[in-house]
Amino acid sequence: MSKNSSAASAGRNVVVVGTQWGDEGKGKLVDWLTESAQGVVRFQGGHNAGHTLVINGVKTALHLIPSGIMRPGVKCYIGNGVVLSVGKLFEEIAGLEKAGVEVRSRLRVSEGCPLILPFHAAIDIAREAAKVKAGNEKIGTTGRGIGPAYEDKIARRALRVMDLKYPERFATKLRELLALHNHVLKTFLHSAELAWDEKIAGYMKDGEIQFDAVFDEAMRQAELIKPMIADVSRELNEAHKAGANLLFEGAQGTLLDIDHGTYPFVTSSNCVAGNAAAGSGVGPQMLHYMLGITKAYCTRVGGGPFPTELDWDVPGTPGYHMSTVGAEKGVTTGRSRRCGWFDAALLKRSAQVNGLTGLCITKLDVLDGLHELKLCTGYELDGETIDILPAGADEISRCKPIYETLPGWTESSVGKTRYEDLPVNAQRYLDRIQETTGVPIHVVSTSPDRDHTILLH
Ligand code: 2SA
Ligand code: MG
Repeated sequence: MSKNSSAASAGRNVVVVGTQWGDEGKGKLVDWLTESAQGVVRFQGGHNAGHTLVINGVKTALHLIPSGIMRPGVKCYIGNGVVLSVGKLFEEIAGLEKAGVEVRSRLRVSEGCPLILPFHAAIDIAREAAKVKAGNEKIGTTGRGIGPAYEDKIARRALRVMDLKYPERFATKLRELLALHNHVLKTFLHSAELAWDEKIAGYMKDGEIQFDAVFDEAMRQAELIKPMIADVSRELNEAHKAGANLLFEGAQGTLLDIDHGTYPFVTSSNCVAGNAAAGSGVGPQMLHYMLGITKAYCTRVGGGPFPTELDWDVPGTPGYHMSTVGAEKGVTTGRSRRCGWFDAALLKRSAQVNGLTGLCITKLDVLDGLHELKLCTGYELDGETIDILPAGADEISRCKPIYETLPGWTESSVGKTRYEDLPVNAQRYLDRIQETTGVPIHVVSTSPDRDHTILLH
């Protein structure tokens, strides 16, 4: 990995993915790499993502717009694989414009994106509440309507960005959708024993989602988004031919991938590197370097198995240290993230399903001051020893981690920009991560700041 030479030389495209359960620090790395890129592309997920950037001490949280927007002149693309809430997009644009960032002339939105409409979030929340009411474990979704919007896409009934250009077509499809979703929503609300009016005020009356309210708002938004609607696939292919460096910015993480994650405790899209192609309309030959963003420990927000999880809310414990020093709170929902030791057996799975070229280790500084560190190299599962994370939540929840113990360090690693300036035991810890995961470390991040980054290759 080199920002200015090999990996990012003309026409070299990098895919940035999270290798754990999201929140690995992808936003910072995409922003940092964008110094030598001309275009940044989101290819999956929606406004469930939360990417935090700190530039000159100022914090910015992005949910939908690619992190490249913070670099003047860089083009940003929202690919067809993203589920799009136009309302949330314009809220984010307004926030960025207030901070002096020019967005509209630099953002291109695929006409193929399925739309997230207000009732999708309502269904998402009501379904989770119904699960709890029935005594089942909820997924712990972000409540942004991601799952229901992808369900419509897969069922071939979604309204897409391109439909916004044709009011009559939009109206016909919306009527069809509402006929179904009014029924679905009512069922979940009933099971959850919820009265809903206040949550989706303006859209629901007499127990029905109101066609007029949804339609009128969508048509107002259509006028705003029209100038940004584009054939993103074509634009990316043309930019590539012209020698541009493109960055594909993954959201969430590999273990939240709909196929390869801890199913069913996953998000509803493919988060792996291969989906950068399908989710943006380019061929796989245009993906050259897969950078796996990896936290120096593990976190997870929402439900589902987590083999190396620690007690993260008990003061004085390593888990509490990670949670507090690492400020482990969801950027989108503010939920506390669960914390645990680094899991090399999980990383092996990630390396395999993403075809990782190199790792970027983030938040190493959070571990400063811990007396010793544990690193999971495999599990015991039903009396057998295995060295890679198995598939499926049930199997994973039966995995007992096998740990090796490494000495911690008391010196600070915050803000270091050279590998040799890191505490010696921090270097040993990184070496061990490389050995046990089988993937070389190419970048280390030592604080959220853009400049606090060590480049190794
Ligand atoms: P959803 O809403 O259907 O995608 O939720 C399904 C699961 O995916 C998890 N998920 C996430 N995990 C980590 N970070 C995410 N983004 C935000 C952040 C989350 C937040 O950056 O902090 O603020 O809570 C993200 N988005 C989805 C989710 O927790 C479910 O486990
Ligand atoms: Mg995040």
